[in-house]
Amino acid sequence: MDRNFAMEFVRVSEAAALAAARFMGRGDENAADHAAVEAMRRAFDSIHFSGTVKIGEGERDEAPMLYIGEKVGSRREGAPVLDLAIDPLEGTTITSKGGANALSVIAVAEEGKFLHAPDTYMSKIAVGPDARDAISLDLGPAENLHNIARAKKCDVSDLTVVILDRPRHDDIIREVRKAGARIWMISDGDVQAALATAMPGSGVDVLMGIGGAPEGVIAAAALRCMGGNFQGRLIFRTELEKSRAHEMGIRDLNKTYKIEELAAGRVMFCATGVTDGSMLRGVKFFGGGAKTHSVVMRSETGTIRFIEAHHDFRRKPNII
Ligand code: FBP
Repeated sequence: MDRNFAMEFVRVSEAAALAAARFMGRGDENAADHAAVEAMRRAFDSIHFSGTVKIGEGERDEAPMLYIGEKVGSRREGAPVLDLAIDPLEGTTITSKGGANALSVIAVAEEGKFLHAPDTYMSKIAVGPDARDAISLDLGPAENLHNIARAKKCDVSDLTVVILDRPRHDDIIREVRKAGARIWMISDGDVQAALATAMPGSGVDVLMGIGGAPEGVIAAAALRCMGGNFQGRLIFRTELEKSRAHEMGIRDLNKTYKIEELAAGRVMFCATGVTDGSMLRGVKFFGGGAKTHSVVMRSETGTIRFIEAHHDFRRKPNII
């Protein structure tokens, strides 16, 4: 994958974040999401590539734009063929309330390298490079925490675990507390939490619990670039979800997916903050422009590049 693509795709996540950020705190999740989707859809077509959305806004009959299977990009002859896992606005509720950790995210891989994940839940565990060999979804929280603490040469009581604040996590929370680790409960946005596990100084060591499966694939792509680790197991709530997964080619419904099975080959990841978060700052508007904060990385080199961009709307009217 050409490294120049990295800058091209950051422009796309910036456009989506700028559009969504206008709706921060305005109590309208759908409007924020719609703005991000439209801006991202438009920006993709200015890039010389043949893209297919593999993880997107939903099935074709449910999502008008950026649905699974949609073709994007200039699609001119000879254009590189790439698959996309996107979330134009990860954290719709967060954005509508002006909370922390909302992002616009794009992961890119060569054709056929993302797990074709259905829109179900996923049980997840994510860590940074120093604990990459210490996790297993087949073990309980306490055992994982002891192994992670050993790998990080610290005590379990030094670890901070991020968990989505949901009643379904009562058991995990109880076990993590019993093991002695600290917990940071978040209202939404487990992609940024997964990234934070691999960012030195973020204060986050582990992500545990159940969140969206599409977000799991996106987080796995990011952690491939950052040298961290991620494991996921699909969680089905209904028979319909199971049969949909079957139609999408998933045979073993209880499989634990390793990071390379979620996002294989050479991958690229970029994200732009919509609201302030543990890794990225949110969009700041000023008269005639705005400032964005993004991260871009590729699995080939592992370089994590932060980009602060100052946008002059008078000279770039199309960006908004
Ligand atoms: P949205 O951007 O679609 O609102 O998703 C936010 C999110 O918190 C994800 O980060 C997370 O994986 C998922 O929702 C959890 O789902 P639920 O809110 O149903 O528990």
